[in-house]
Amino acid sequence: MKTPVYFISDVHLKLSLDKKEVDRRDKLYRLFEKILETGGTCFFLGDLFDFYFEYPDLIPKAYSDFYEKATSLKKRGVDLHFLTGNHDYWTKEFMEDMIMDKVYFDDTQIEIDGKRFYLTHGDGLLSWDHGYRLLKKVIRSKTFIWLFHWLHPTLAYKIARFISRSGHHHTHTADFNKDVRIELKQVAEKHFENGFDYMISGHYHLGEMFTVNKGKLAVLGDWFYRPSYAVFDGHDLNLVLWENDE
Ligand SMILES: [Mn+2]
Repeated sequence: MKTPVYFISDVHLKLSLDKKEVDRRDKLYRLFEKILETGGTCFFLGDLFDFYFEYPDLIPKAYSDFYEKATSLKKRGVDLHFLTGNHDYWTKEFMEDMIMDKVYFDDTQIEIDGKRFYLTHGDGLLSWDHGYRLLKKVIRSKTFIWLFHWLHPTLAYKIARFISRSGHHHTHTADFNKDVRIELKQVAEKHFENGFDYMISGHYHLGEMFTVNKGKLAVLGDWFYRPSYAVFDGHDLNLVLWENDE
């Protein structure tokens, strides 16, 4: 994989383009400009889109500017990898063949310049999250996807907009985050015992990096309050707050 490798997650590109959303996207595209200067790889670690469901002949138009920016990154030599999250798992040929160089539908293990990475979006990792793990199995099943794809797209996206409005809380309570940190560190510790150097997760919107024994755990931030990314330069992994960086 070409270095530097930029890890970005939880951008949650929205279906509705209001002023706030346009500003958020501009911020992301400014990071793309920076990535163009260094070259390398852009690795999206899930929930890039707030909702993405691809039909055999249709793609969501709300992200057309993103498709264009991504294509120009690719044309100019930046590799694009995408590990899908719980908001954008329903990716098909357009994303796989035309936008990204590689799409992953589950946790993955990669090696870059002799360092071993465990990469995960992170949903369903927590020990107490039994209900969610069951839901995850259902909505990612072939049967569910097959049934859902027969819904008229207008109706399907209406449902998605409704769920996105009603159920999404981007900030968690301090107590919840405390428990999440403890759990994720335990998961990371096991990976590091098995020879991994780094674990990178999205989903929890923390924007924090932890040293656990000999390894480093990065829990990426979202792009609502404190946009950030992690970058591996071939030697080490660092977490960068994009606002400070500009
Ligand atoms: Mn997520």
